[in-house]
Amino acid sequence: MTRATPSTRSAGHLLVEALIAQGVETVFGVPGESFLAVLDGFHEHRDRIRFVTCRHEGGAAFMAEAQGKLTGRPGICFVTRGPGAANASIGLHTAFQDSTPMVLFIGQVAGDQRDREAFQELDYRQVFGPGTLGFAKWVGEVHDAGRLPEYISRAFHAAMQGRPGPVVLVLPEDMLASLTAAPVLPRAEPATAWPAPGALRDVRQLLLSARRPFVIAGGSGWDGPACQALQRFAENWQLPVGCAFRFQDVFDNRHPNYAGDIGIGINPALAGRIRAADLVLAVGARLGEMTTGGYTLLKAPRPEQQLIHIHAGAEELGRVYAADLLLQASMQNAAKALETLAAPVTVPWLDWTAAAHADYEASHLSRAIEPLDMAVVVKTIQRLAPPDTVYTNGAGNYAGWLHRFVRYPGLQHHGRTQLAPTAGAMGYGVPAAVAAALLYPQRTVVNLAGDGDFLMTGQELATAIGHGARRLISIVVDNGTYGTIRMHQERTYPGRVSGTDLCNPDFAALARAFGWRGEAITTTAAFEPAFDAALRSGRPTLLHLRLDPEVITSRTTLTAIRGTNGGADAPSSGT
Ligand SMILES: Cc1ncc(C[n+]2csc(CCOP(=O)(O)OP(=O)(O)O)c2C)c(N)n1
Repeated sequence: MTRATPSTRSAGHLLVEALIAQGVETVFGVPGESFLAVLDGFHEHRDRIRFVTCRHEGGAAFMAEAQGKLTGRPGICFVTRGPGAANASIGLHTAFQDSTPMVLFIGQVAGDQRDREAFQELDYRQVFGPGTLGFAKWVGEVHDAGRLPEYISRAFHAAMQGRPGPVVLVLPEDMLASLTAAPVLPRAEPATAWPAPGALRDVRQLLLSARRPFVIAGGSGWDGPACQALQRFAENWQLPVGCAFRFQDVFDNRHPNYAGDIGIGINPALAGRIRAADLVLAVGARLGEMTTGGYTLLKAPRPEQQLIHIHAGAEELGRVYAADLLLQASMQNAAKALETLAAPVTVPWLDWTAAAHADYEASHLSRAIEPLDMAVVVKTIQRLAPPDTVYTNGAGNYAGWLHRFVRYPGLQHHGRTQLAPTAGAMGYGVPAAVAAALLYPQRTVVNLAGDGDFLMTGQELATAIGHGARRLISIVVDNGTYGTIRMHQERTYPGRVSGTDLCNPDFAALARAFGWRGEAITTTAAFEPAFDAALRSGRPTLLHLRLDPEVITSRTTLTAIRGTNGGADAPSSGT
């Protein structure tokens, strides 16, 4: 077969063609003079791909990360050298910790200026390289325009394969301006691992010998069919399933086998149940600090429970825990395989599973709080919002209200409905919501933000308006303090408030200045009509909830924490 040879064009144009070949329709970024040739490529192909101009590279990188979470394909971000790359680093770190596929393109000084500490020059292999264990899986720098397609194909494969994550491609300015006739490469599809048949037989044997098994599902790489298969596996074996920290939409929260989420502010009954389990089957979850209660629910390195760990990345298996069985497989392949495991006619843990779900249901009960009750607020949001609503949050104790009271449907129903940083990055929720609203204009997006959290990336309200977002509601939970840190302070240094008080703007007026609707709320009764009006308006709306700092978490008060110097059920962290 003869292939048509493309005519000569700049590498900047070739790069945009290559993104289109990868199926990319939207990219996020902040422009820089270092990648003008790429911007010109976006102009050339503007009918097929859009460049969403953001107001800060941190916001742009968060948006790309959210795109990766929503689509399962790499989210794309463009930033300029030094300052732009430094600003974007929070999004890279989030993508790394959250195992989200993403490609960050960074403009670079021209080749003939290299190594002189030229204007804004950085060595990105040093700054973000895999050796930093937390920014990028791989950093490539492209010096030859003819090889740009190879680098892009590798970047897409690397971002999606094994444990997904972020990749950085560095683009010297002169390389981008040079001419090339190189053809683009086909769309990258990730290669996946299957669990070996022998290992599956071992999973079955361990299940058959268990009395109190527990499934922890989470991590990235799930899709609708995989979540459906996981649910059938849980049904076949009548297993209780908990979702790992901020992966709450992997298993349908309305299902009778659902036991709750395992993260910050965990339901104490659920924590006790995991400790009491005799077999934990972790599917896709990385078993990091947040999902293991600081490595106490499963004691590191040798848990008291038997442990089966299934993960897509070989490097995660045996990383902390000496498990009884390790399986490397993608979530699609793992779930399909688990679904085929023949279950016995009955299992001895039916009551155990029912009790796990009953504990979850009981955690939805809460004591009334005057004058503004966050539990009622979140329950009202979910009652009124469409079932496919995407919920986003950043970091802060306020997020606990969402985690505890939203019943996230499994991915098989509406795709991802939770965008939340397992990296605990403040400022994530607003840009993630903007990305979701732009990528899925028909869906409603609700962002819950703390007053500290919101102002880290609140400028992206302009991006939402500028790019035509409509069904977007941001709810700012304003307690006048960096509440999470205040909580830690009260536990460790009671009464000695330092560095945590906030001086806040009128958030509703601020939103209106950006062209959003904005309204302040001080009572529970006022919330429902305001939220209903926001839903009906079809315009981005900010609701500013004014709360007392006393309401410090969804489970305890400031006074209670101070009085008990910590309180037994005070969460260990609110990030
Ligand atoms: C980018 C970033 N900076 C700092 C922190 C540490 N941190 C975690 S939560 C928090 C306070 C959050 O305050 P707010 O948004 O007002 O929410 P609240 O805890 O009061 O509910 C801080 C400073 C972080 N997680 N991320």
